Amino acid sequence: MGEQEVKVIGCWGSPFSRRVEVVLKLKGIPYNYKEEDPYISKSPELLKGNPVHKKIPVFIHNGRPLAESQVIMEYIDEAWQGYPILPLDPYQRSRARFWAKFIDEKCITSLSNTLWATEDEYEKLLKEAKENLQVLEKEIEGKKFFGGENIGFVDIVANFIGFWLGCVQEAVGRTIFTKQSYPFLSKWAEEYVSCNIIKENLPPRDRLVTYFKIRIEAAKASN
Ligand SMILES: N[C@@H](CCC(=O)N[C@@H](CS)C(=O)NCC(=O)O)C(=O)O
Repeated sequence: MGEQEVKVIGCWGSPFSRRVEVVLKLKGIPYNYKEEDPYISKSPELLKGNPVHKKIPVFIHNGRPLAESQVIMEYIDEAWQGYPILPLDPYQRSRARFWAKFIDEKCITSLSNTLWATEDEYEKLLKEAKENLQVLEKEIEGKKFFGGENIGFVDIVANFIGFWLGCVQEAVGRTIFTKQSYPFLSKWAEEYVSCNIIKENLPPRDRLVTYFKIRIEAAKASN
């Protein structure tokens, strides 16, 4: 490929923009990075790049923007050669997309709902979040990473479970994911965060816990 202009608009504490950065790093693609906290303000460049959802990450390749982290990850994987993010086999590619969809739509959604739930809703939501984690626990049993021996699409999409979940649990003071309840998923998480490229691209833990605590207080104050 010739001269490439690659830019990411992201937020240091966002698992979604970190997904995009990890893919770029695994592929060895140089990029410019613009830090934005979308919960404070949204720049004209962010709104132009993602007018539908108005969220980070926004990925801009030679002036053309894309939004939604999974879509961006797939685009980078198709547009650049090198480290494969999705499996090459069509069936395995579709399986990876299936699990990534399950993680975003079921796991992260139910985990977030549970972590931020009011006391009244908590038990019901907790049950659902635990059932979803149990499904993943079964899927990862006997494997190092979701796609086998190397980090791929599903692992990167599951980064919230691998790192962020523990930080939010600590900030909120609620525990859903433990080693005892999910030994295989916990082993996967340890494996994932100890991989060099991943480790170098994780936000500092203490800073992240403090950031979530501040957001929790702000949410309480506005209620
Ligand atoms: N489905 C989106 C989620 C992105 C997302 O939730 N971004 C958050 C930051 S972590 C955001 O920009 N929120 C701003 C808002 O909701 O107004 C993706 O995968 O890219």
